[in-house]
Amino acid sequence: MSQVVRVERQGDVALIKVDNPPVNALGHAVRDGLLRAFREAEAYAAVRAVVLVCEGRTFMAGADIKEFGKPPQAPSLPEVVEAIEASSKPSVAVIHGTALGGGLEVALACHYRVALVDAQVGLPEVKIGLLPGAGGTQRLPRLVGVEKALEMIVSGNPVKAPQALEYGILDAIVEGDLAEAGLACARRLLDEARGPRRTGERQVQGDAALIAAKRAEVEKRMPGLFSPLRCVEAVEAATQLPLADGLKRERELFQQCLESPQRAALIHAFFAEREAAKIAGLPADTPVREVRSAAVIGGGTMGVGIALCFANVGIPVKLLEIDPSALDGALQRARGTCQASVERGSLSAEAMEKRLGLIQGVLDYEALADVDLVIEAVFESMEVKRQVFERLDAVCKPGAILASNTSSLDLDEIAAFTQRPQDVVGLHFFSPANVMRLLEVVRGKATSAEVLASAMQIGKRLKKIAVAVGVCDGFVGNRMIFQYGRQAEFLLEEGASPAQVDKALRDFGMAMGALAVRDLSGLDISHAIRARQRPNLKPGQTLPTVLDHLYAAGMLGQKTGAGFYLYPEGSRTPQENPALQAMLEASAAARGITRQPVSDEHIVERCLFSLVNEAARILDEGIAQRASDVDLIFLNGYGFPAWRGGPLFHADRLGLDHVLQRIREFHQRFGAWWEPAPLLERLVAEGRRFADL
Ligand code: 3H9
Repeated sequence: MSQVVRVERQGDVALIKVDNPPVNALGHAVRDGLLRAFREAEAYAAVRAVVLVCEGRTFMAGADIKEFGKPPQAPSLPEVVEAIEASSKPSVAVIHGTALGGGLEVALACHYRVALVDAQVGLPEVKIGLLPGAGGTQRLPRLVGVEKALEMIVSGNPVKAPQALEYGILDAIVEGDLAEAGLACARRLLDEARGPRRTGERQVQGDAALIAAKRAEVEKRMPGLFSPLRCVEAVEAATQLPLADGLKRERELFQQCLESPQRAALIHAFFAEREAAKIAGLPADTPVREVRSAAVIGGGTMGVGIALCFANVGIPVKLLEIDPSALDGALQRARGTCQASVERGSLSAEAMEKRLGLIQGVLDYEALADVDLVIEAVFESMEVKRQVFERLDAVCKPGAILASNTSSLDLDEIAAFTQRPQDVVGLHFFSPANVMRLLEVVRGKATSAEVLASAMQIGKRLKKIAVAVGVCDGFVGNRMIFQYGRQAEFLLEEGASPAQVDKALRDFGMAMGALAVRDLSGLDISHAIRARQRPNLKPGQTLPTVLDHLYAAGMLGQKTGAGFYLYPEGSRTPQENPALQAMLEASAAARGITRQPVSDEHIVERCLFSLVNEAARILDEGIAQRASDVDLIFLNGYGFPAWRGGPLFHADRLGLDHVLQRIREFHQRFGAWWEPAPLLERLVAEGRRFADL
C-alpha cells in the first residue's frame, strides 16, 4: 500500500486516509493508492462501508497541477473516480478545508458527503484554463441542477459548506474529529441498511435557454478565453447524453483545454502567484511584527481605498486628514463605496456598518501614536513626503511599520527622513485600492528583513497578491508602463488614432487601451511624471510632445471631459477628440515626420516589446526577483490578459530571438529608447528564455 494513502480497518468499515502534503493533490501516488484502497475494500467481504478522509490542512485540492503537460501515468483520475462510484459498498467522503477540482470529483463519486462547517467545495479548473475532467461536469449538474452547476463550473468559485448543503452537494455538516464523524455516518448508513447512492445514476433536466444565456454571457464577459465555453458545452452534454457518453465528451473537451496554449499560460500565472511569496535571502521563518491596527494618511481616492482594504478584513484603521471637511468627504466616500456593494448585493447592510465602524477618522498625528502600521497616501511630492515622515518618526511608537504608497518616488530618500529607515517600506497599492489585487512591496536599501516579511504577510492578510520589488523610478509596473505609454504616444504622432491604438491593444487582450487608461488616471499626473523624468533622459531619448499640447489646452483626461478622447457631459465612453488632430500634426512636424497609416500588428509589437525590453533591464538590475514576478504584476495591476501568461511568458512563447530581432529593427528606426537590454541579448546568445533565469 502506498504511503500517501493508508487504510485502517475499523470493524466492518474501511477508513481510507490520504496524506500528501501540502494540499493532498491527486498526483500519481495518490491516484494509485486510492484505486488500490477502494479495490481492496471492495474485495474484502468483511468490509461493508468505506470512509474517505484526508490528513493535514485540507481535503484533496485537485489534480496535481505540476503533472499537466507531462506524459500521463495510469491510473488516470477518471478511472479512479469511476471505480469509487461503481463500488458496491457505500462510501462517505469527509471534507475539511477545500475540496477542489479533482478533489471534489472524488467526493462526488463517493456515495455520501459530509463536511466541517468551514469547509469549501468547488470546481476551479476554469481558472487554470481547464474544465473538470474527472466527471465534475457530468455529476455536479445531476446533483444541483444545470443553473447552479453552470455557475460553479464557469466561475470556478467555491461555495461554503452551508451553501453546499443547501445545494445538495453535502448530506450533512459535521463537527469534531474527521475520522470519527465519518465512521459515525458510515455506521448510521449500515444501521439503516442504506447502500450505494450513485450520483451518476441520477437524471438531469435540460434547459436550452439557460445554456444559451450562459454561452452569451461567457462570450461577452470572458472574451478570448478558451475553456469557459468548453465548460458550458460539457454541462450541456450532461443534459443530452447518458453518463458514459457525457463522460467521454467531457474527456474530449478536457483534452482540448489541456492542449490549449491558454492552459500553460494560466498555470504559469498560478505558480507565479505562489512563487512571489518566496523572497531570496528571506527565510520563511523570518519573524514578523504583529499588525493589529493600522492608519492611513490622506483621505484621497487612494487613501480611502487603502483604509477600506483594512476594514474589509477586520483590521481597525485610522484615516488621517488635516482638514475636517476633507476628512468628512473621505469618510463619505468610504460609505459611498460600501453602499454601492450593498446595492449590488455583494455586502449586507449590517456588514457595511461593521466595516465602516472599523474606520476611524482622525485629524491629528498624535492619534497615530499607538498604531502598528501607518501607510502614507499623500500627494506625490518629495517635500510633502518629508513633512509626513518626519512627523511620523516623531509620533509613532517604536517598532511601528512606516509605509509609503508612493508609486514612483525614491523610497530610500523617504526612509532617510526618519531615524528608523529599517522600519520604512513601500506598499504600492493600485487604484481602486480596495478592488485591485496587486500590491508592490518596495524594499528599500535599509528595510529590515522583519519589516519586509511583515509587509508581505500584511499583503496576504489583505487578500492581495504581494510582489517584492526594489527601488527605482516607477518600481516594476510603472517603470514598464512608462515605456508602453510613451510608445502609444509616439504611434499617435506617427499616424495612428487613439481609437486604433486602444483597439489593437484590446484585441490583443488588454483590459483597456493604453490611452483610455491614461485619460482615466489623469494627464496632469502623466505630465508631472514626465517633467520629473526629463532631466534624467539619456542622449537621444526624445519625448513625444502630444501630452504637452493636451496639458497646455487643459485637456487632462476624464476629469476635464477631454484628453486623448472626449467625454461629453460626464460620460465615461470615449469619443474622438477633434482637437487632437492638429496637436498630432504639430508634434509630427516637430519630429520632422509625416503622419501615415500604422498597422495594428505594429502597434501591438511596439507597445508589447517596449515592456519586454524594460523588464529585461529590471531583472538585470535585480529590481524584480524573477520573470514570473514581472508577469504577475502585469496580470494583476495592468489588465494584461491572464491567458497570455504575462509579458515575459508571452515573449518566451514568441521566441526571444524574434523579439530581439524586432527590438533591433526598432532601435535602427526609432532610436535610443530601443537600445536592446543586455539581458535579452545574453539570453538569445545562450539560447535561453526568461523562464530559465
Ligand atoms: C483538476 O483538478 C483537474 C481535474 O478536474 C481533472 C483531472 C483529470 N497541484 O495556494 P497555496 C501547492 S485541476 C499541485 O500557497 P493556500 C502550491 O503550489 C486542479 N500543487 O496554499 C503551493 O506549493 P509551494 C484544480 C498544488 O492555503 C502549496 O500547494 N484545483 C496544488 O493559500 C500551497 O498552496 C485547483 O485549481 C495542486 N492542485 O491555498 C486548486 N494546489 O508551497 C488549486 C496547491 O511549493 N489550489 N498546490 O509554493 C488552490 O486553490 C490553493 O492552493 C488552495 C490552498 C486553496 C488549495
